[in-house]
Amino acid sequence: MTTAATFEIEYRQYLDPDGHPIGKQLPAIARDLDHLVELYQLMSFTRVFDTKSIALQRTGKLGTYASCLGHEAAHAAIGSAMRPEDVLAPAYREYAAQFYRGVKPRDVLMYWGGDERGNDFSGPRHDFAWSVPIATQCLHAAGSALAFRIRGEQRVAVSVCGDGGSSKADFYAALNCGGAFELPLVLVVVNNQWAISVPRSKQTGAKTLAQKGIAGGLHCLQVDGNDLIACREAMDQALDRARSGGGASVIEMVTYRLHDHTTADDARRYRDDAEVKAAWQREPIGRLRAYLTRLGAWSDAREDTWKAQCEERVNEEVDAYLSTRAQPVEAMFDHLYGDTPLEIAQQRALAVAREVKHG
Ligand SMILES: Cc1ncc(C[n+]2csc(CCOP(=O)(O)OP(=O)(O)O)c2C)c(N)n1
Repeated sequence: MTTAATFEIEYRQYLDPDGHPIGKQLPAIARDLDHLVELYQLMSFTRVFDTKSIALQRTGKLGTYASCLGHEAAHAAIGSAMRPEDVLAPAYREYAAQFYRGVKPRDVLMYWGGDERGNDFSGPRHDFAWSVPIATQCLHAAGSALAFRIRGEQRVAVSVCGDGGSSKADFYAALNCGGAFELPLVLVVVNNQWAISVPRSKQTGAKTLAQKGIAGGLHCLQVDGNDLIACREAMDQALDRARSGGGASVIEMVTYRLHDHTTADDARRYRDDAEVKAAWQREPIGRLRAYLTRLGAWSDAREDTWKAQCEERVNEEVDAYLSTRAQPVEAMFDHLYGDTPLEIAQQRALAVAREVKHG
């Protein structure tokens, strides 16, 4: 028998669950303690924001909310590795990546509060808005990457989808374009083990999600998604490769969704408590904190001060969100069409008349 081709998927991890380095060779980012502290602060800020957002939804001040609890390392690595001119096409819970790029927490709150102006980021204006349709953002990223290639721009497009998203046709189509045209594209699959109530084990027969990229000729890697250092090194390498004409990559970041899918979900109905408990032992924030504390770059005193600052900043953002006046009812009709069709114009008039009458 001759073999047409053989493949391997590398798995990368630098910190164990207690924050101890694994092996002797750590990447340069592991020694950049100032930057790691900055990313630790981003991750813990995001967790404070997440906790507050869930509380806002529970008290009727947000329509619904998709928690990012447990995903903070993956998201912080994605956002911090990118350059401002790159393009991010997120799914709907990559807040840490977006905060690093300049999206404001109040924008996130507005979006989940039903105000579309939350999508109109004042920060990275060329980034895509949240994508609730699963994996469609992978195509947006592939299209952007093709545009960069055609224009000869040194920019990279990054899309983020979940393990469930990686089963969708749009993911495979983006991947195929990325390989065929050698695009400056990075497809990140944040594998949090669950697509709402469908576990990873029922989602695909593939051993890894990273290997899906092999069929398209992409560079493929699986990393511990709770290890900020591994995630960040993987992103740095994929972005460098893409920027220098080396083609597209798939990075699978293996993590765990510690909260419900959204606030409209109750994960206790389909998921074992023991599984969640075990996942808490591997969560990313405590792991990085232990690493930094052991090296003298972080301390309990700094933690207390930082937590208080996070609470204060998040409260300011919440106040800004709550004091934003709702848009007039006609706003939901006004940005859909260049020329509004007659029946939509009639609905608009009806809505305005109702608002005038009933407030
Ligand atoms: C095209 C499409 N099909 C179905 C849905 C319904 N839906 C919302 S979230 C979700 C699961 C997504 O799981 P995954 O991709 O693993 O991402 P996660 O939410 O776990 O981060 C599904 C099927 C949708 N939003 N869009």
